Amino acid sequence: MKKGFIFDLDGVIVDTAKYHYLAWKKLAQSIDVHFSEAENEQLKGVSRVKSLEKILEWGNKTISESDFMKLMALKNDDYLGYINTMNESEILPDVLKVLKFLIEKEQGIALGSASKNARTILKKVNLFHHFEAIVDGNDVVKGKPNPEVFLSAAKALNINPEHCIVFEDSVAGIQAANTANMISIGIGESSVLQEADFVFADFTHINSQFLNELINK
Ligand code: B16
Ligand code: MG
Repeated sequence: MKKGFIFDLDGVIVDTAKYHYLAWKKLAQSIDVHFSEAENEQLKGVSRVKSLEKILEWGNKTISESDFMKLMALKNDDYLGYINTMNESEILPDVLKVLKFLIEKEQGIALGSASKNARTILKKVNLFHHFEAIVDGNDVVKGKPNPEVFLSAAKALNINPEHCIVFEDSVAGIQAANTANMISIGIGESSVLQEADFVFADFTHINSQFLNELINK
């Protein structure tokens, strides 16, 4: 049966969290806010607007709307500098192997990401052409944990949500997949991704038997 396999981007296909961290850190420093790697963890899967709101909240800062827009643009320019250096070598281990296996089995493949830079990143790492549907931060109004991004991806694939499987590294993303009535597969630590139906440290732990079971369920 044709199932819909929906991939998150940051933390699932590539590790762009390290670039987000460097860019947010530089920005936080410029406005005298301390920003740690642990706090960066809390920004995973969170939109750019919400991320800046959180950083300002942590630093107890209030700024005008125009300054807010300027800071967001500055952060993104810096982030894009890092993205520009990316190539295929940054695809996380066995992601391509799993993608190719699912494509060979004629499954629906979609991207469901909060990032407004998702299309640029997919092109940089040469994966764009593998996706039948792409839904990213430009296409949704409500961010994860709202299920909008995954429901839109299912719709674009023309597959019922209950026949979709989501790969996600963030708690908010797992909650979004569960609310969408999809099978949620956490990529990361099981202690963090407790709400997921299944958790794997990375794609090297996902074998073809498991994928076949999902397809034939
Ligand atoms: P951008 P994902 C998310 O991507 C990131 O996890 C999150 O840290 C970031 O703030 C968000 O994208 C927005 O990214 O600034 O590029 O629009 O994990 O949903 O693929
Ligand atoms: Mg992610």
